[in-house]
Amino acid sequence: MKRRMNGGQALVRSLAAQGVAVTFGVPGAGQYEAVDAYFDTDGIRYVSCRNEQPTTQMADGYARASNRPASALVVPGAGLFNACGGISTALRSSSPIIVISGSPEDRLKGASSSLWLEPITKWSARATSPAEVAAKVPEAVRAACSGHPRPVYLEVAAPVLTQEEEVEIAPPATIEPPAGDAAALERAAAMLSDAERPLILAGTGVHRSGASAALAALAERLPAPVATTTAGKGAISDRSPLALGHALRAYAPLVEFAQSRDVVLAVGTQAGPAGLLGVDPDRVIRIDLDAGVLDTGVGAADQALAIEADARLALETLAALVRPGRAQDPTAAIAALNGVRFGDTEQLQPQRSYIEALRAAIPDDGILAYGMNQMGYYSRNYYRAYAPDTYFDPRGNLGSALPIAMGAKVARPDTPVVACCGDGGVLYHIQELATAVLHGIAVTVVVFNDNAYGNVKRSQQEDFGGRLVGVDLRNPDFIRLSESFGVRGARVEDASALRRELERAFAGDQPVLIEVPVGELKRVY
Ligand SMILES: Cc1ncc(C[n+]2csc(CCOP(=O)(O)OP(=O)(O)O)c2C)c(N)n1
Ligand SMILES: [Mg+2]
Repeated sequence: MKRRMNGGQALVRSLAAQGVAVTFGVPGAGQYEAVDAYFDTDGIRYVSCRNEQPTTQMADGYARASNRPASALVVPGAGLFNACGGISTALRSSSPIIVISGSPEDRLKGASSSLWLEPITKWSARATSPAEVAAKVPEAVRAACSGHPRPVYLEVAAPVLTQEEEVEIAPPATIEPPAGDAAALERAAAMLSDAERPLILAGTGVHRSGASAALAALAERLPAPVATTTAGKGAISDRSPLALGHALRAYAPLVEFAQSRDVVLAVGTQAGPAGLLGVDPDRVIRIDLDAGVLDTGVGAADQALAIEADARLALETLAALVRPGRAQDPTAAIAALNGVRFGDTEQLQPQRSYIEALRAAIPDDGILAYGMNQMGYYSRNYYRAYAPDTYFDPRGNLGSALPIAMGAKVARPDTPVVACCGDGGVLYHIQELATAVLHGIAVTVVVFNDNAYGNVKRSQQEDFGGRLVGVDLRNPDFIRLSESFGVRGARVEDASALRRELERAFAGDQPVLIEVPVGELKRVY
């Protein structure tokens, strides 16, 4: 049924109708009517941020925690440029976020921001009437969520928001992910059934497609060990006797193990086993939704196969098709490898104790968003993830842990969510503590404070003969700073105190900042 409305209403009502439940934004030019529409549109929430980069980072965190799309609404020009850091992170984390901006009136006939956003968005369009807004939103959501999930951009020209016309709000787009070519899946099942030493490498795609149960079923049936990429952590529970942990090139015993396998199935990973672990491409089967990454690292031999398919559907099919019995029981080898991995790091203190305190305090379904800091780097290999969608990677973007964690907390308000920050990274977006207080986002922020861009500093010490440039930091008093935002601050000096403060934070429903002073930290590897 058509109803008369302005372009702003068409936008926000369409987003809500497509199941986009939140917009992170900074209001302003070219979006007044759109922001006004949140006042009385059901099913969608508007969270105002204090800078545009966090709008896209929070949308990214929301998407990762919920596997649902989220949106960011920002002013064109500087606002959209500010948002780009978060868009590029979402691109790398395969997060379906919809970035929306206006364009100044005189741009209607000129260049669109789509042009310069092209390298970091999968799809973009410009809407030039309210009806077109309503038509483009479902397209945007479909583009973001189908195939390889990724950021998209929709530009709505300012005059369109005020313009009124009869508009039809479309029902939710249905997305049918590809199940994969049946013959190819049969061949893959036969190859896996015949393998004596199969290995599975799981990536982000397993999270995005909700494929964890199917992954566990296939792994148990064969049986096969499962390693994950960094962002894939949690695809299989690290409690499983089949979990090999993080696939890490620097960890020689694991690389050797991977290279000795006769068939390696890689699912939902852009890097793939050839790139990540140096596995012979002729022994690789890849399953991916993205034709662009699918063929890379897959050899020409009979034993190599690339299948374009949704991870969950393909893994369900494979789990049903494989004939178990041929593969050797890998559990002893896995236990030995994990023993070496964890044994090796006994001397790596205090990282080990602090990460174990985090693990002990955070419940199995709780979320850890780590940042580009030394404790975060340590967590990649030694934080055990017990459930899908519980371990978030910053994808190289310093400062993203706090806003990503906040977006995740908006998606899952009843789940503890921790941002693992350094003193360098946390000050990128510390102002978002104001957002957390205003919008009741009870995130827990842990700041490991070494008064330095510590990992860069260590590199200068070890690789540049101690010629320190630009790495020592002068910090605010983190406790007084957080208290000035209305956020409880606590300083802890050891791992057991950290655990207690985390548990106290999770028991409350307020944002909390915990500062952990640390000295210089050793290199992880
Ligand atoms: C946007 C961005 N800028 C710069 C960097 C480079 N960088 C990576 S880690 C780091 C230092 C981080 O310092 P801190 O957050 O205090 O963590 P620490 O290394 O001290 O543990 C820097 C500058 C980056 N990864 N991303
Ligand atoms: Mg630091």
